Amino acid sequence: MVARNEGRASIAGSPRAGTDMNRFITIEGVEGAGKTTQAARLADALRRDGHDVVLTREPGGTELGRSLRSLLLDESSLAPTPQTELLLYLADRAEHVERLIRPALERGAVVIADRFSDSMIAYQGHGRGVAIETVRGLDDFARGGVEPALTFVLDLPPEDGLERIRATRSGDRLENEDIEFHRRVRSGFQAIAAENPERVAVLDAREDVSTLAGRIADRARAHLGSSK
Ligand code: ATM
Repeated sequence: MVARNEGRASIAGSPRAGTDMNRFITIEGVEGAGKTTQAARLADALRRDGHDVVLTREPGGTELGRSLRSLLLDESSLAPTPQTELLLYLADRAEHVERLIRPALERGAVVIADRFSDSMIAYQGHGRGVAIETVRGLDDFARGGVEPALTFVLDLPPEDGLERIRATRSGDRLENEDIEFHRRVRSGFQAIAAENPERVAVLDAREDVSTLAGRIADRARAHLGSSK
C-alpha cells in the first residue's frame, strides 16, 4: 500500500527527494544497432569501477513487462492499433519505473536501460505518426518524473541494422515493418538528439564493438564523475 501511495505522489509532481536522476543512463537506436551488447559492456565497465549497476530494458524490465513484451513483439497476429500499442508500452514503462528504476536510483545504483522514452517518441511518434505532443504527455504520466540524464543513440542506416538481425534470426513484429517505417524511426532519434544536445550522444553503430564500448564507457564515466 505504501509503495502505491508513493508512486502516486511521484506521478502527480516532481520525483521524490533521494532519486538521483544523474545515475539513469539509456541506450537507444534502431534495430540491429547493437544496443544490447553495448548496454552489457557498459554495465560491466561501471561494475569494475565499483558502481552498483542495474541493467534493464524496455519493454520487459519487470514480470508484467515481460508478458507485455511478448504481446507486443511475438504475437504478430494481434497487430494492435497505434493507440493500443502506445498504451501497452506505457503500461510497461509505468510498471518499470515504479517497481525497478526508481527504487534502484533511490538506493544509489546506476541504472542502464536498453530503450526508454526516446524509443516511444521515435517509434510511436515519428514511426507510427501518433502526435508527438500526445506521446510526450502520456509518457510524462507514465514516467512520474523519472528521466535519463545521459542517453546514447547508436545510429546506423536501418538497412544495415535489419540485415544484421536477419543474418542471425527471423525478425519480430516491428522488425518486419517496411523500410520507410525504420527510416522515420531513425530520423526521430536524430531529431531527439538535435533537441537535447546536453543529454544525448549520437554514436556511429558501424564502429567496431570494442571501440564503441570504449567511447560509451569514457563518456559515462565523465558524466558520473562530474555528477557525484
Ligand atoms: P528491442 O528489440 O531493442 O528490445 O526493442 C523491442 C521493440 O520495442 C523495438 N522494435 N522492434 N522490434 C522498438 C519497440 N519499442 C517501441 O516501439 N516503443 C517504446 O516505447 C519502446 C520502449 C520500445
